[in-house]
Amino acid sequence: MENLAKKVSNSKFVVTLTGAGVSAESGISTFRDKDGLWKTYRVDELATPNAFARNPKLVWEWYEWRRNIIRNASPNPAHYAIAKLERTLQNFLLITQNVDNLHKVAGSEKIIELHGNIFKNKCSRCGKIYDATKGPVPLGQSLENLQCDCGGLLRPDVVWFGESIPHIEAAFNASSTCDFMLVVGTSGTVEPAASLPYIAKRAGAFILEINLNETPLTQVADYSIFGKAGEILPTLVQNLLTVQKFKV
Ligand code: BV8
Ligand code: ZN
Repeated sequence: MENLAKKVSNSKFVVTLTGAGVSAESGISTFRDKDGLWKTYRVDELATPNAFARNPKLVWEWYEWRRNIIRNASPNPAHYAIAKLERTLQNFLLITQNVDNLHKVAGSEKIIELHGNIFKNKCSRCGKIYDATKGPVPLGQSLENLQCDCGGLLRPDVVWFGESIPHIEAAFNASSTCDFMLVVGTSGTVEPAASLPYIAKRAGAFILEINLNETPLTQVADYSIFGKAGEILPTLVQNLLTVQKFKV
């Protein structure tokens, strides 16, 4: 771990890519683990524009159910360790696939939320964003036809399957210019996020994977540490702080 910490410390630009596994120890279900969300729900019934057009009430109920779980969750040591990394390193960027807002609650600021944020609603017509931290807004309307001031239908401000990723160019650019990429808690199955480690690798970056299990990314990683992100990341950051202290 000390050698990895030295490598991080000597890197010019560290990018961290996270997936649902980084929030697992906060009690938030992942998607593809044995008790994951996609085992209980069909993605095409819930996380696509057609699903919303077909049955907005069902989709809203699913998102409100997830929002209530997340409202009662807190960041875990993995989130705090990543926020600490950002404060410790000169040049750092977090790219997350998660929509649960926990990285921001833990203090991460240099962050790209590739798949949006579950605590925002967006107008399907004019794109106006509403803060949904406290509940579906505007309050008092029935869930299935939450309307914007312009009369357009509101939807959760997350990226559904088949939808383009608003900040993907910035994510591609960071991945192709970093010299160290930390990939934490992702199954590496959803594109285009899953391509980011390959882009970084091609650009010569050192790829460190932290995951409970092997993933398709394990073969491209320079090093993989198998275990819980909430245990491994604080140890890595602790080692980094020690290395930084004695750095001349
Ligand atoms: C697009 C937001 C084009 C919503 C999400 C066929 C082949 C290849 C690609 C495709 C294909 N058919 C369609 C596609 C494209 C599709 C895609 O990739 N599908 C896959 C599933 C086959 N992608 C898209 O549609 C994307 N858009 O391509 O648009 C386009 C371009 C221009 C113009 C128009 C269109 C949009 C993708 C975004 C979808 N939205 N979420 C919501 O959350 O409600 S995706 C969803 O999956 C989440 O965001 C999640 O983050 C993401 C990835 O999953 P993971 O984060 O990796 O989570 P997972 O459960 O899979 O894994 C958890 C991991 O953690 C595991 O490895 C586990 O071992 C580990 N773990 C668990 N506990 C711990 C741990 N690790 C460490 N510590 C622990 N404690
Ligand atoms: Zn509107």
